[in-house]
Amino acid sequence: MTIIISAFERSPDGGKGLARDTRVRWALEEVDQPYEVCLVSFRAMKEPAHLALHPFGQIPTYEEGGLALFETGAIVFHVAQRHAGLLPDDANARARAITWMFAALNTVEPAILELANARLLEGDKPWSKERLPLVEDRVRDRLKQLSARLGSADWLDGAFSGGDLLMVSVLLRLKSSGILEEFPNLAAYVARGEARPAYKRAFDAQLAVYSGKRPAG
Ligand SMILES: N[C@@H](CCC(=O)N[C@@H](CS)C(=O)NCC(=O)O)C(=O)O
Repeated sequence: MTIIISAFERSPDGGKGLARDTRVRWALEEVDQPYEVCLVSFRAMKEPAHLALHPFGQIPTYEEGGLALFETGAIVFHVAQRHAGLLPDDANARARAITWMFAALNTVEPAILELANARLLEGDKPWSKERLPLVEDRVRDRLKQLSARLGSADWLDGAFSGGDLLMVSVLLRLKSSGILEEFPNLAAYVARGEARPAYKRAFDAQLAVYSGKRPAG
């Protein structure tokens, strides 16, 4: 059955791979599943056809036969459950990998998104200069804890899993912040994720959309 995901017609990040379709593309590449992409404009995302797929009018969405999903965590989890490569077979190791998927999205990503918003959307506010260091320190607190847990390991719990895929995806947003480099093992962890052939294919595919090298699917 053909898998169809949605992505920005023109990503506001300029093709840096930070839009969340990249996570879904990466998951599909890791498990070697072909997919098609439906490109949507900001306007189309808020119209009934897209809202029927995504109640919040966002990307990405995921369609497969009669199934329509939204939320990258749910999509990556679905892909990981259906295909080998993102979750270990051992039941306990699998549960731990799923725990890391939730941790990436529920515990680490919110602080990082808050920082992105503080810089991009609130940078011109009179109180921004005072608030920014607090927001940055909240990110540092999380990274310190994550860094301590990762230690010198390559991945969070044994072999690469969907937990690493989401954690690396979440941390990628910090690349230009200077904060990631304060934690060399996390910077190396992110670089290991980016070096995976599946990530590279996903990144190149989203960039091709941005740079106009790929016709709309
Ligand atoms: N929690 C959602 C967030 C989805 C999300 O924020 N998507 C962004 C692109 S990365 C979007 O569509 N933004 C446009 C908008 O919200 O109007 C997920 O993980 O899928």
